[in-house]
Amino acid sequence: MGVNDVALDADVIVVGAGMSGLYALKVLRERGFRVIVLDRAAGVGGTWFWNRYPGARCDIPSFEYSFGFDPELEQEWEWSEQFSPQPEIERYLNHIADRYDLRRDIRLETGVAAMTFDEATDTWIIDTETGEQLSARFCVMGTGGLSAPHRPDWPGLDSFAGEILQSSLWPEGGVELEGRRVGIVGNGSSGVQAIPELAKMAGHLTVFQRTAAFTWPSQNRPLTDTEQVELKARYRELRAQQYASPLATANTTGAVIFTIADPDRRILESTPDEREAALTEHGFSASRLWGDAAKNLDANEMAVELFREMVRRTVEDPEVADSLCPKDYPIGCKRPVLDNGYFETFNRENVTLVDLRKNPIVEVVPEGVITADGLNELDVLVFATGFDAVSGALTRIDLRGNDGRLLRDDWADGPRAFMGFGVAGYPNMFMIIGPGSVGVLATYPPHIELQVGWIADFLDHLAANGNTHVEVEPEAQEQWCAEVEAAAVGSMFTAPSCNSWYNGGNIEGKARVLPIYLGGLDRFMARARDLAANDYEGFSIR
Ligand code: NA7
Repeated sequence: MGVNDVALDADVIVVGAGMSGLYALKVLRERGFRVIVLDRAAGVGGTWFWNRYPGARCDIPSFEYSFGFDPELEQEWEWSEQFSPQPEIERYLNHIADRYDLRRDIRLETGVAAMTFDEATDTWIIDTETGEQLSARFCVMGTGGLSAPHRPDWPGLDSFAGEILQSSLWPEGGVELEGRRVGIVGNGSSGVQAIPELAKMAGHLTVFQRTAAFTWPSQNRPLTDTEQVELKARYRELRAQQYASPLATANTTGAVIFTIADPDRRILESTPDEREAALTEHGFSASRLWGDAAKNLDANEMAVELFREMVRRTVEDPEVADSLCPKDYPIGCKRPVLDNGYFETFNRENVTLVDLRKNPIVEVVPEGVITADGLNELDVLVFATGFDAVSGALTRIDLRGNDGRLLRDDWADGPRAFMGFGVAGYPNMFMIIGPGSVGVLATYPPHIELQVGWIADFLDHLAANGNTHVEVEPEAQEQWCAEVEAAAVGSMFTAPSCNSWYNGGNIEGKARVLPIYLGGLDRFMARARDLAANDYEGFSIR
């Protein structure tokens, strides 16, 4: 019967109705596959459905953080700001669901609890959280890199009498915060975006900080009509640039954000006057100008000192400023954060910083949070404490491959996969931007287009040949994991002082592995195309 076995519920079950799942559905349906998409959420959009906390916004320019598969869609859709706010991206993804008639194959409020591969029939059996069971020949995991929320297990948390919120599970209807005493934990992208907005809404805001953030002013602003016209006229050129670049970027804003401005400039050879001039001209961005800071820890520390100096010049209270200065990890180890008035927020009367390194958590009580120096009374406690990133959305499913093996166990020492597309021992399962791919380091929508296109071609190939079974060869996987490791040597992600969600260091007890290929998307996709041209080398097919 080949791929199209009508006794099964679908040819392909796609898990997740975010950007990956929506686009996979569109493409695979066009190729003639019967597809069902499952998602736990009550709406489509994935990340952009769940992360609706005040201030939530994308930190990639709108004209780059969007799909390029349909020039008509590109011309019709209006992006209003350089960096899109969450509601606009959620609207965009809903528009895509409607425009391409995707909803009829999407089952919402249907989380996946378990997936079991039946070796006798080459079939995946999916158990949903709603008690349904579905079968399909193939599964495509569009489960996202930052979708399994992480919340610290503080003693007494259940006793809190107020409201507990998570930035990544924010209620759809919003939350009334006016006049209330709000506490927030977490100073990554989510916390840094939320803090200035919560400070404006709350009666009082207490920020519980474990690690000071490197965050740069986003300089977000509305896009003018002229800019819209100009950028729309250049879309084909921009997309070509994105699809062929290491990070899937096209630098539409001209801002120095995630890369260093001048790779040849060396801070180790700079004079104090030059550094002062850089601070005067570039402010916080002075710390992103020098190429040697990306590779050398001494150079990096000098760039960090420029950053600290800007914090001290911005924050009025010297003790608060000192706590807000990053001290013990390099720039570039954690994902750079972009903000809208973050440091200035700590000059407000209604904002208090609790530095958890100096004043650690003791316990949560009904009235609030007790730290070493006493009770912080709260009505609302917000966790912006990040995610079990990259692998968490997969290991939280009871995902069983050959011989009943469990993915969670196989990945106990860190995720291992072949180019992010598949895992040895788990036949007929593809991942979109899985562990071992370029992952979160390339702009998602164009990156998703490339990956889904590759998977769709592979599925076409299998269908055309009547194959019912495809599996990663263990040797190919091991060799690829070694390449991923080699590509990371010397990067800031692997510096001993670096604890970040990139390398699992953000979660206690999680294996420290960097499951991200640092060689760039261009090289990665060239490699993927070579595999395909070589009869899908690295996969065994029957
Ligand atoms: P991040 O970047 O992982 O940030 C989480 C923050 O929460 C970070 O400041 C953590 O401090 C803090 N955290 C985590 N656990 C605790 C505990 N137990 N106590 C105190 N503080 C804690 O997640 P985000 O959601 O902000 O951003 C994720 C990505 O989304 C972002 O990088 C963009 O790509 C979009 P830590 O630094 O671990 O000490």
